[in-house]
Amino acid sequence: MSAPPVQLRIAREARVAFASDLHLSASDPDTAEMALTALHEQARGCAHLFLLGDLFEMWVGDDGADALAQRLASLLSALAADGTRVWLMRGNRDFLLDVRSPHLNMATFSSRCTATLLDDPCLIDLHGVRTLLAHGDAYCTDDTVYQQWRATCRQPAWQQAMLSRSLAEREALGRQAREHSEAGKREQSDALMDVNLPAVEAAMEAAHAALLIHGHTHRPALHRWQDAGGTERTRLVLPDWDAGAGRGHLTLWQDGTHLPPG
Ligand SMILES: [Mn+2]
Repeated sequence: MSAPPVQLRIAREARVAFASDLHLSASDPDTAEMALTALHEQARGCAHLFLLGDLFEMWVGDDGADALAQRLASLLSALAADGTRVWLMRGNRDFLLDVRSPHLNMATFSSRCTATLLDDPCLIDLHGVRTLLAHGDAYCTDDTVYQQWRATCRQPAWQQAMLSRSLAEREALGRQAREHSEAGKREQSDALMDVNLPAVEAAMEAAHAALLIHGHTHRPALHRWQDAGGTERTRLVLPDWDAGAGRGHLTLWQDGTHLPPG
């Protein structure tokens, strides 16, 4: 199979920041402050900032942007004005981000952030390394119930039917789905919630990628291994943000390697 094209080449001298799973929500102002402050202070001066999904705890359409979302948009626009290219990816919480509908007569959220929406996954050249960027939920293939839901809620017809509902209706449905998902999580085994290694290796092999950077699992780690074919693989899992638990940081990449947090 021929490998997909590289969408972006990032020169070695360019400093790059990655984050995911900010889960911004008015109900957790401490985490929001922590995440927005880190973006403001640490992404400044970076050539690129990648936010790899679940920026928001819930996203029911671009017309549902609250004060926190407006703050993020202003902050990212300010970074962009200072020369940082900002890239957004959808996660499993904000899968309706940037989805257009005749019912939403407004600029997309990423354009309000002066950002560019990336496909999930997408392939970049990061300081000379073919790197796959993803939210990560697509590789959790052991959770078949979730994968069915994922396939459904990404269908254009499903999304358009959803966006034709009123904002209040969508918010109520979103809250129900959140409660359902939290209840489901408590019943599921730990392994089911992590990525499936063969699924990861298949995606990396198809993209000829040596490095995969993703979030979603809330299991920050740097995994290095050799696959069955002897190919060296690296997988960097970004942390989620939770001020109460003291978790969350921006991952900075410089001179071909990532810097320790802090
Ligand atoms: Mn997620």
